[in-house]
Amino acid sequence: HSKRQILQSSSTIVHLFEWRWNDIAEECGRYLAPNGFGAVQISPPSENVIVTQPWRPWWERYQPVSYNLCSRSGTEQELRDMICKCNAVGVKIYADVVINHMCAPDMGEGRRRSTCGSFFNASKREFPSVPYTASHFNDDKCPTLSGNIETYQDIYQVRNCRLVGLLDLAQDQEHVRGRIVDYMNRLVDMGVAGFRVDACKHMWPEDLKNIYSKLHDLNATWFPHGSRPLIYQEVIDLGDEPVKAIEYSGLGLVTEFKYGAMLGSVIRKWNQGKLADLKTWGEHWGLLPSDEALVFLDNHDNQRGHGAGGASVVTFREIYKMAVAFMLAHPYGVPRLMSSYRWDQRVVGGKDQNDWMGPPSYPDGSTKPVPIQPDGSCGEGWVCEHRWPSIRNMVMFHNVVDGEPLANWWDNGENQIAFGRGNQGFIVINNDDCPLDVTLYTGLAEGTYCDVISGQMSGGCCSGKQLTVRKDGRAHFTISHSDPDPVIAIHTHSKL
Ligand code: LAG
Ligand code: CA
Repeated sequence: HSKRQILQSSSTIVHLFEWRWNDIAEECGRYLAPNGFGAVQISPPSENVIVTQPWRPWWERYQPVSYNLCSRSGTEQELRDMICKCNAVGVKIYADVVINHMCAPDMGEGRRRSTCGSFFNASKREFPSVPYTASHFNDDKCPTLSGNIETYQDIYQVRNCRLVGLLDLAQDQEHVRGRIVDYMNRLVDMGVAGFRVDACKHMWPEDLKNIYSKLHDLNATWFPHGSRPLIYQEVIDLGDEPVKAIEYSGLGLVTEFKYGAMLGSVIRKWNQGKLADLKTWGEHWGLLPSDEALVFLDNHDNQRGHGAGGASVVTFREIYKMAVAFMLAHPYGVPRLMSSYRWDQRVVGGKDQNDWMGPPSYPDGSTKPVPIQPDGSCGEGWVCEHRWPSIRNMVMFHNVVDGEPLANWWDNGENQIAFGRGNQGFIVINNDDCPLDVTLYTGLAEGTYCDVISGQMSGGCCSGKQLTVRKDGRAHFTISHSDPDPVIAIHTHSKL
């Protein structure tokens, strides 16, 4: 593979949660493209309600009041400029679209409580900028007295009642479908490459199918003629409810929530889990077929106890790098990385009282820019997991081994594992409480390779550990269990 081919095969998505469009535009050119990232998931671009109680929570963006394109991330012009700059360097934009619902009915009325100043009246269910009126909501179809989803065991409640009280749109109506399609097509025409569709479990698959079928082809300025939007649908299916992910997998990719929950549990060694069990990782574990799954360790919800996935998911706070290394080395699914901001947790009775806290912002509520420090990390509370060196280098590993089968699996029966991808890359992980010291067949050509976890190649030199693959394809690996990064990864483009 040439360097160009490697960058073209890049598929890794990074969710730049709550970033401003201007910062994303810069990040595409200065960092994401040169490091082989494939795409950015942006926070919802639609106009939302301004919540002040609590103060400007991140979740206000999941309460739209119109499909005008201005939010805390920026204006429509800034959005357009970002899409253009990212496409120009080959980084795709996937927009998070909130189309199941509008805001909650108690969010008031007027122009002052919306991010673009559009008028709405929540209690009357009037959103004239779309426009939607009371008749465009599902209330008549919802079987509960409260109007809210009361149990997830009833598919009619899940689809036709209000999710956490949010006004539930009737996607079976032509008018509603038309407004949603117009919104999504405006984004497609601007150059987005696809969508993360919010709350798909709460919409009927046939309605979504109808909506997707009316989407334009991608903008031919940047994409081959006839390219279709990539759609990944947020469906939380951990196996215990009647709505199933497979109802949606014919329509696009589906978020595989079992992935992070189960992998987190194995890496934490909960319930006698051990890395050696991962030999059969994938469909054997009850996960979706690999080509239908969008995979991730944590997302913006479950990293703070919202949504689903539970306590086992790993986040930037702990054991994240090892889990990311496994995810990006393994062939299963299309991977998405989380890029977070920091907030102070205050857990009382198992619940984080600060789970609502919005991004780093000024007193007026506007979001702070993401400053880049001399060492490449981010300041002002932005975590930027995607800039952690070993994570960045594993994104390139993922590209180099693209299309290669899992090969040469080894484990010690416990928490030491190794595997390759064809003859292009090899990874060794030690999650045991004792040293790893073993000689393994790697499948790689003879030579000296640079470990991309402890360092990387730059200017022909290796700043990390060096590994020698002998003529017979074998190499000797040692990894101390007290190493903060107990992983070694080498690939054909980290060869000295
Ligand atoms: C999603 N996927 O299906 C998003 O990933 C998730 O972040 C969204 O919930 C949810 N669906 C609706 O789009 C988030 C927060 C909720 C928040 C909601 C609306 O996790 O906590 O609800 O966005 O802003 C908030 C309050 C609730 C309240 C509700 C209505 O937390 O207590 O009932 O607003 O006022
Ligand atoms: Ca619904």
